[in-house]
Amino acid sequence: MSDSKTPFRAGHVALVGRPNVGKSTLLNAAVGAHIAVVSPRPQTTRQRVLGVVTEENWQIAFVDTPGLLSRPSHAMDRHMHRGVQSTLDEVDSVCLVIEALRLNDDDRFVLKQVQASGRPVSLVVNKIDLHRQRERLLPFLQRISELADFEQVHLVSAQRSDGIQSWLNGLSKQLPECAPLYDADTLTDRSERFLAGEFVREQLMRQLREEIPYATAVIVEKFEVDGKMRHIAATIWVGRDGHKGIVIGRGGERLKSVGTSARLAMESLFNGPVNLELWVKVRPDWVEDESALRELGLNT
Ligand SMILES: Nc1nc2c(ncn2[C@@H]2O[C@H](COP(=O)(O)OP(=O)(O)O)[C@@H](O)[C@H]2O)c(=O)[nH]1
Ligand SMILES: [Mg+2]
Repeated sequence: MSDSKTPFRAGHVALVGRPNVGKSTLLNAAVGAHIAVVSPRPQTTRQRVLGVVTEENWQIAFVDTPGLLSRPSHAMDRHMHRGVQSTLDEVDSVCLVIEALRLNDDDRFVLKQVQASGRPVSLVVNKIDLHRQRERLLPFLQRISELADFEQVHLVSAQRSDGIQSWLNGLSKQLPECAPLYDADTLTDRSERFLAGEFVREQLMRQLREEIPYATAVIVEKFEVDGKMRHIAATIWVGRDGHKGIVIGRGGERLKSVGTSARLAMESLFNGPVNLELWVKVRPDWVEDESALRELGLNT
C-alpha cells in the first residue's frame, strides 16, 4: 500500500568510471533488462543511454556514460569526453563506479572530474564476486574513503545482481522530492532502432579480436514493424578493406554468428521475432572523420 506521507523522489543519476569497471552491466542490473551494451573490452559504450527504474516511492533515471580516459586520442574520444562532462552538469547525483581492490590512475582521474562537478558523489565498488575474502575489502575501502567525501558507499556485483536493490534504495533517498519524470513502464529513452544498432555493435566487440571493433560502426538502414515482426537492416562500416573479410569471416561464418546473437538480444528486449539483415561496407578513417561522426550521432 502506498503511504501518502512518503514523498515521491525522482532524479537523474550518472554512472561514471573508467572503461570496463561495469557501468553498463550495472545499468542493466538496475533496470532488469539488457538495454546497455556490455563486452569485456574497454570503450564498448560510445553514447550515453538512459535507464529508468521506477518503484512505488521513487524513480531513478540512470545515465550510462562512455568510460573516461585520462588521455583521449581520437576525435571520437574527445566527443565522448564532452558528452560525459555535459552529463555531469545535468544530473542530480553521480555514482563513481570502480572495481573492487583495483584503483589506478584512470580511476583517480575520473574521481577528480566528478569532484569538480560539484554533484553529490556515491561510490559503487563493483565486481565483489571476484573476491571471496571480504575482509580484504575493508582496508581497500578505508583507503578510498580517504580520497574523497562520498555520500554513500555500496558494494555490489552487477553480474550477479548482488547488492543492487540496497544500492537503489540508498540512492533514491538522495534524490529531490519530485513527481515521476518518465512513465512508470519506460525503461530507456533510446528507440528500438538505436538499440538494434547497438546490439550489432555489441557482438562485434565481443566476437572480433584486437583493434577491429574500434574501427567499426553500425548504421541501421531499415527498421520496419509488421505486426509482431520487425524487419531490420544494418550496415557495418569498417575502416579498411582487410577488415571487411575479417568481419564477414570464412564462408560468412563470423557475420552470421554476429547476426544471430544480435537478433536474439533484440527479440528478447522487443518481445517479438526479428528478421535481421547485415551488410559490411568499407569507409576509410571514419573514426577521424567529423562528417561520419555526425552521421553516427557521435558528435553531440
Ligand atoms: N566478475 C564480474 N564481472 C563483471 C561485473 N560487472 C561487469 N563485469 C564484466 O566487466 C566487463 C565490462 O563491463 P561493462 O559493463 O561493459 O563495463 P563499462 O565499460 O564500465 O560499461 C564485462 O566483461 C562484464 O561482463 C561483475 O559484477 N563481476
Ligand atoms: Mg559501458
